[in-house]
Amino acid sequence: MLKFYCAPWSRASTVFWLLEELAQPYEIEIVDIRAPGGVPESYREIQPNKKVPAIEHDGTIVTERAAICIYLADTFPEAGLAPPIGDGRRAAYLTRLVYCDSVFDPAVAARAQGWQYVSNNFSFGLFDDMVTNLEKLLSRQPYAVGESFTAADTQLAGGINFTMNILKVLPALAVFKDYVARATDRPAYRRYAAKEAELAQHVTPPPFAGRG
Ligand SMILES: N[C@@H](CCC(=O)N[C@@H](CS)C(=O)NCC(=O)O)C(=O)O
Repeated sequence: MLKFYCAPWSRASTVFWLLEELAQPYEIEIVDIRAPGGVPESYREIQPNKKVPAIEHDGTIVTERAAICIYLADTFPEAGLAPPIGDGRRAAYLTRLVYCDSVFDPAVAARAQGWQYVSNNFSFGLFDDMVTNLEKLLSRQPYAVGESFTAADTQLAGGINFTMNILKVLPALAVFKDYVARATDRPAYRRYAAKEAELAQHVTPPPFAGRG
């Protein structure tokens, strides 16, 4: 049994997309993270910081997006979304998938909050370095790990899409627009987006609802 704890239009969205790519049956448990009363304390049993996403797979709970994606893509290898151990692309795959949470997300958040800092103050470094790194990467190859779509792309393209088109913090570079268009032109992405839009009608909307 695979259960997905999520909130529509949140950091759970990229995992939602990945679940559709995997084509495995899963149950959805909505956590209304924006409800006036907040997330119930009982949810700490699943996610200690009361955040989404989380998954429960045959009684095992996994939290943190990077860990969830690595776990899911390895657990269901038939989807072909994770270069296996021993594959020459594995190192790049792990590096880029983890980069989304360890560098990309906090660097964008710091920029959105207007923080002033030097690179060494924070493990994620400077926003401009992150943008240059991704611009270079996606200028030389169509996907995060080369020629084929992997679970690193649900994280990277999902993150770029949201922060460029909704938050409007990431610069709308042609290379980013092309990458998002390429990565989201997939039946699994369309299934995920339709399911998420439906679920969004049943929860407290995010502050950015309607933007874009
Ligand atoms: N480090 C977590 C962060 C997830 C996260 O920030 N989730 C936000 C939604 S965008 C959340 O659940 N916020 C609810 C809260 O903090 O109460 C991960 O990557 O899985």
